[in-house]
Amino acid sequence: MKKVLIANRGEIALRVMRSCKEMGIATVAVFSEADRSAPFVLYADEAICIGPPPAAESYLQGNKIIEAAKKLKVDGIHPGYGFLSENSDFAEKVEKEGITFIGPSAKAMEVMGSKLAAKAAVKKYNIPMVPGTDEAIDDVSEAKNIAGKIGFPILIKASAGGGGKGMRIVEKTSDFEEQMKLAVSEATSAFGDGSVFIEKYVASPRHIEIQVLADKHGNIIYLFERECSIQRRHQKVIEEAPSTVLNSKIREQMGKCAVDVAKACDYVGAGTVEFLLDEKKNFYFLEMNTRLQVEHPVTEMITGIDLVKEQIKIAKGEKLSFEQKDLKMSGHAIEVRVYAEDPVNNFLPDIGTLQTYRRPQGIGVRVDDGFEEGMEIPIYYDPMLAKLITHGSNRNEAISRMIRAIDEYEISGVETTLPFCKFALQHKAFVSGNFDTHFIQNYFTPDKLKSADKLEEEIAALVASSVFLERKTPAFSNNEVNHQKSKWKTNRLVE
Ligand code: MV4
Repeated sequence: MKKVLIANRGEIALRVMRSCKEMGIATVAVFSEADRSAPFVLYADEAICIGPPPAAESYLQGNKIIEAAKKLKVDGIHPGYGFLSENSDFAEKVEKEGITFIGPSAKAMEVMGSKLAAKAAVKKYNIPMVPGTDEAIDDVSEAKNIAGKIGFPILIKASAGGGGKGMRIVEKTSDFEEQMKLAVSEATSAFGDGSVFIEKYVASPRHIEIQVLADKHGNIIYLFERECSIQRRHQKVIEEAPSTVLNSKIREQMGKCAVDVAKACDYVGAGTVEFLLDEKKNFYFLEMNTRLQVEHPVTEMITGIDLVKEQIKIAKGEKLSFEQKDLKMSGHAIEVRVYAEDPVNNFLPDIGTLQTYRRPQGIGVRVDDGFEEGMEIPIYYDPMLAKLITHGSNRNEAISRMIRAIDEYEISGVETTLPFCKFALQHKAFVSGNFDTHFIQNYFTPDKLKSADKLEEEIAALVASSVFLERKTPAFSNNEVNHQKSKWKTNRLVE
């Protein structure tokens, strides 16, 4: 593998290119007209424009991307996450052209892309699943019957669904018919597939996922878990590894189940097996994501393994260079996603120019991003600006390091979710580890952030008035002029 094309943009394109560079592999960026001067384009050895800004006309144009790959004679294509990363047709076309798709087989992607097919595939293994139907339901009265047996509340899910789309909670029999019709029509319009099934609704679950790596020689290992329960409308906000609720016994049980799920679909590459964990710490297999995930860095931090390098080595046909028993967790890692969204205004995407953009630094801090100061945030794509990851020797250190890093981060020009992340990290439910997927719904209201804003305003007013009153003796000595704009300058200057 001498040259890899990255069929993606932003932070993940850059992330993948960095590992390629370390492996001596040349990189090709494909970019839309909106990303012409983006860091990932400048970082690549070669770059090729594939179309106008809308993703449907560029990053989702599989044929254009394959054309570019052939023109530049690349050996492999890395799809990143989102866009074409879980599109089995794309993977198949890439392979047909004699280019290596850095990911699982089209077949595995197809099976895991359907929740019902996934359930069927893992049936021969002893994988715990939420009580429910393992086939699509179309008969309302039969479905009602089954729902009654399972017991309310139940959840209607779309087989083709993902990210919570096409999901409906039903509290009682009399609501069933209406909710089922809604779920079917939602699934039909969103996925072109109206198949739905039902499950017992797990009321207060935690979302825990297991990272797996599988090579082409039948070796499969798990790289422990990531806890992703802090989400807002199915968008993850904070992820960490390890989870505070797993002990080594449950971790091993879940790990072995995840390996079996990978076996069940002849999985190759890096994948993630999602589980729900209920209050009694029973776990249930939900689905498998057949891509590198946004939150993969927390696993890298606690295992010391570069997952992108492993993906490439596996795609080249290499055997995994370690066994399960060689793997150890070291310390604790947390990731927060920094979105250009206004948390006090219902998380509305906040577009604009990054007037100030200064990254936090120092021990245990990693920033995966794809922007530079002065850049405009394109409106066409996901508003995630960066992933901020901290690693510490234990959870408390990772948390205080994250709060320190958030305080160092300087972003102006757009509102970001950083203050919201700080709020969550300081909340006693988070600190104690006693939380579930309803954390934000249960504890967050915009006024929680407004009060912090007010405090800052007051400080600013005080500083301004003191500068005004002491005009003759400047508040800052001349050699510190450069820092005056900085938000760090909240100390008392002793001269
Ligand atoms: C569930 C559930 C409760 N009970 N299944 C949401 C997205 C999809 N991956 C599965 N999801 C859920 N499935 C049963 N039987 C609750 C959720 C769920 C959820 C899961 C993980 C993280 C956040 C969530 C938020 C709402 C609902």
